[in-house]
Amino acid sequence: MATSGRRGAAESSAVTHARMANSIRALAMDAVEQAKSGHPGMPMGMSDVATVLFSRFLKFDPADPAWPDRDRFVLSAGHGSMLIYALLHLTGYASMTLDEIKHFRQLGSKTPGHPENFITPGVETTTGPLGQGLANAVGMAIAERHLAAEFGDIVNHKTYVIASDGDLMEGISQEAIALAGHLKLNKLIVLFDDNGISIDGALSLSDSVDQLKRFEAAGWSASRVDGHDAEAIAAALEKAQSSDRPVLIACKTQIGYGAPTKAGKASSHGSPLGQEEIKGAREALEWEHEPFHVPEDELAAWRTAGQRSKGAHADWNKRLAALDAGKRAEFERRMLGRLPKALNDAVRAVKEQLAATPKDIATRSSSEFALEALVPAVPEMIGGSADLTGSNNTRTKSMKAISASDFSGRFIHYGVREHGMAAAMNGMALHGGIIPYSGTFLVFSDYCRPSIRLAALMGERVIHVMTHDSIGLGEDGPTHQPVEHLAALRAIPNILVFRPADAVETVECWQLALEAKDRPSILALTRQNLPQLRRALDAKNLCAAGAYEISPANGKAQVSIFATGSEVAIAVDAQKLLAAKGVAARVVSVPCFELLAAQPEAARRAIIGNAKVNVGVEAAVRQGWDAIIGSDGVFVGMSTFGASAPYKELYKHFGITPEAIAEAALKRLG
Ligand SMILES: Cc1ncc(C[n+]2csc(CCOP(=O)(O)OP(=O)(O)O)c2C)c(N)n1
Ligand SMILES: [Mg+2]
Repeated sequence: MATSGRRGAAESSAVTHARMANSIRALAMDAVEQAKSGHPGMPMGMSDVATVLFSRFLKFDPADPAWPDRDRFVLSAGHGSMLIYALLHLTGYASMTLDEIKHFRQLGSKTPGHPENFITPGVETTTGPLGQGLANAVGMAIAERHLAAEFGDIVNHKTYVIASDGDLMEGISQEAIALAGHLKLNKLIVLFDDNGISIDGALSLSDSVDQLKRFEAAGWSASRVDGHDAEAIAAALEKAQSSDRPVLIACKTQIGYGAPTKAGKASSHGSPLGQEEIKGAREALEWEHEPFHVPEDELAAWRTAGQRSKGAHADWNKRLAALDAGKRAEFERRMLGRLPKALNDAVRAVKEQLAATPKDIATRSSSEFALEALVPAVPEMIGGSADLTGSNNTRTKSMKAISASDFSGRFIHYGVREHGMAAAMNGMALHGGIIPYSGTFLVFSDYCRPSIRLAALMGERVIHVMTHDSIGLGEDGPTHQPVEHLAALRAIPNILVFRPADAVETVECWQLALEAKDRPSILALTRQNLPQLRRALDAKNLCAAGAYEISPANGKAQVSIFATGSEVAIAVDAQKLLAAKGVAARVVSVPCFELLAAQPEAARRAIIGNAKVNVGVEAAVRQGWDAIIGSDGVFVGMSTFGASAPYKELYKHFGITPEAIAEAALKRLG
């Protein structure tokens, strides 16, 4: 039995726990039936667990879904979206009307097939791709600890997750669980829908992991309860409140609980139950109401549950008001995601230093140089690396690492966990108050891709520093040399892929990435040294247009050479070779395709120009380049995987040289 006063709503009204839980079940069955698609099984199975959580434990305020100190609730098993929609409606989120529930899965509704944080107030993160929500929650829990270390008791909340068998089978869950256990994220509580069923049937078809042992091995506290016994669930949650480590509560449930023939079976997972089955379920659950009708008493009990944290919210407001004015303003600035004024000064200072003392260094080192100024100026930046700190150059000299005993640091050693890292970064950005950036090799963007895609979909500001961005990394060979990755990343909507050509472009691209509030950015950076091409001091951010003429033609250009990153310097050398042959060429640096594409048509045309021959140069595949050079443009780049050798030899071997560019241009000029 729960011992504390956590039984407010359920006890203070005549409405039993079972009737509150059945309100969820009925809404889930009815909404899926009406939509003729959706997943009734999971919401019906987890109704008891969710009812206990929302009516006795979760700290939330339906009147203010963005309250910074609310507990975060992540429905990692996003297919069970009707569970959260029903909860939002029942607890009184104004935007989640009954009408929205009736329009489940319809265009323009607040009830899309899977929960979308950018559509539905009260939804913390977009879920559906299994495992992601759980890994986001790890980032949210890290964000909470870090901000609490800086701002004190105005940040003090839990992160709850509902995760399914599928969430725990996905590989990303292992990365997330290991990181959470290592950091002893004791305010992270996972409620596992332990129903032994997935789409293909019994879990025993494909899985025999002892999840309790698995979590315990990673440093979690783990227990199992009957997921239909409200008091057992409450007792486990009560115990979790004071845990010294993250908590897994495996809740033994029956999928589709209440359905007469489909309960406990995969057939209740992902399709409407059908009229007959719903009729039987209504009888079994003693819920003799019309579809979508929640009787007044039940609704009132739920609305009371929705008011439970009013007092906590009011107390929090007082604590915020009592904060030192400067600290309060800083907290509010960060939570709103507004950049500090110091950013522009820091960028300017870096540019002045580079103009005074040019640096012919790798762009990964230029990035470190920029970060030395940006990190102190933008305190919400939290850096990291997936075990490649010395290669990605993401840790500045003053940065302290975050650890289980001290979360005040600003650098995270994510370990060799690219996917978990990218998903945790999303969680930190979603939490608010943090701009996460981190590092790995560009080739391993594939290991982060599902989370990068979700960051783009959600419109989250996360910044991925991806170094060793081409065959220019040399001897490590084709497993480590990206060729298709730039194109693959550029294919994702709502993303910025930056490939700066030198130290000045690198700081400009950093500035643009930080300013891109509603989308993720990739900074593709070199291992090899590059000359600083931009020697003069430009107050303006030339990279902001996505492309600009970095080296004009002497006279009317017959050839336009477009290049990115390390290939811009090669293009400038080709320009000289062409000039020696009497051919005027201009070189356009293209640090960001997406920003170029977003230019007004006339500006874009002016940048592209009208030379007779367009040449594109990038040590990567051609895909995507036709938008700049045209389908009749000449492309100098890669069409195969790379090879293992010193990088200068590789550039010769693959024909990405000034000579090859000049020759190709001359040939096309005829
Ligand atoms: C990464 C990913 N792979 C596959 C799917 C498709 N899918 C949705 S739910 C599910 C598994 C269902 O089993 P479980 O997670 O146990 O949920 P339950 O049926 O118990 O609700 C799958 C494979 C998905 N959503 N995400
Ligand atoms: Mg399952």
